[in-house]
Amino acid sequence: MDAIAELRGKYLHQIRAAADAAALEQVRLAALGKKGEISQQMRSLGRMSADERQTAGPALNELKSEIDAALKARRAALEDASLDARLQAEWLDVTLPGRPRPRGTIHPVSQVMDELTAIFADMGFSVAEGPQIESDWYNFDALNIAPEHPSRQEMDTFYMHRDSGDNRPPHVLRTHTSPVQIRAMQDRGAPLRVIAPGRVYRMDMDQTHTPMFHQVEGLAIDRDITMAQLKWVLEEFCRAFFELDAVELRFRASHFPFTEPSAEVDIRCSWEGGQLKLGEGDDWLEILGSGMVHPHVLRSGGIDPEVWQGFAFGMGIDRIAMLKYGIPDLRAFFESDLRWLRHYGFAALDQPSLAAGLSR
Ligand code: 2NL
Repeated sequence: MDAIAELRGKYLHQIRAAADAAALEQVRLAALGKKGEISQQMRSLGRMSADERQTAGPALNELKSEIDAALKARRAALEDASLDARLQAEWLDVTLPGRPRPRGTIHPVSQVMDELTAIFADMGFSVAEGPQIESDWYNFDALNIAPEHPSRQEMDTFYMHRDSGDNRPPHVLRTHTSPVQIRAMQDRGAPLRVIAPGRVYRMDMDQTHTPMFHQVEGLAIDRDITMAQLKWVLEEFCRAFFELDAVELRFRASHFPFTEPSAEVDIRCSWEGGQLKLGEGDDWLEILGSGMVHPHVLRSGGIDPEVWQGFAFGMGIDRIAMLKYGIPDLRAFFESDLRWLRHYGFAALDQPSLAAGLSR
């Protein structure tokens, strides 16, 4: 009996002292494993007298159950403790603000393209795109621009290099997005309502010109299109784009090879203390060119001018971006200066939509 009490004391102490699951397993093996001390004791019962077995048997069985229970309890306690430790160590504060990530901005040119696309889409115009390298037919001839017209001279237009013996027609970097609209006429036919925003190229570089800049042209073709509709569309566009209650446009007779009649369009404005205000005042600011599509140009697009008429217009995107957002220097647009981009750029989630107040 003393021996059993000693075993109990020894193993209960070791169980309590086991610091982790591995140590506890060592204690279990030493006590209850195949070669464990208590297992050996139980095997020795067979060699005892019946009397001895009478008392030692139940005592050993009880000891085995007690050690078993103590092992289980200790195992559960160790598991609880390690879970507590993990919960402490891996505690997560879901109320902390997120870590800031570096974010780019939308370039004012992209922003303005998105804005004017939304406004013209609301008036039924879809966006057309086309190549930036065009044959001189699409860029000039199709637009009724004569071979001797000054804009065709190598002075003003970027011509693609050609090896001697290359018999393909001359190609240029498009000088306007009109060729996109010629292609739209050919591909889609009449009636047609498209805008063509995009990059254009001219050999020009000074305070107010860059060799690459952005233009949007618009074209509407139907059976009974007149300049009255041109005027309404442009007024509606200016009112929505510049976020004005009222605009006043002035149509000045002008000349373009691709429209007849042609008009340059000014918007009423004031200059007070060097501050430009659109929609009021006694001054006028030129913002775009427009007119009724020349019959030759309709024919280039495969459209019969005896049946269909159209209006067209073109304006500089960089320029209206500067006007709307008060950006003073055109050349900074294309310098990719990060400080400039952060200052004049727009948040990526700040998408233009008509619902957000672009128009009423
Ligand atoms: C300006 C003038 C203009 C057009 C562009 C056009 C296109 C086709 C047919 C007829 Cl396919 N016209 N485009 C018409 C008038 C003026 O742009 O000052 N742009 C900045």
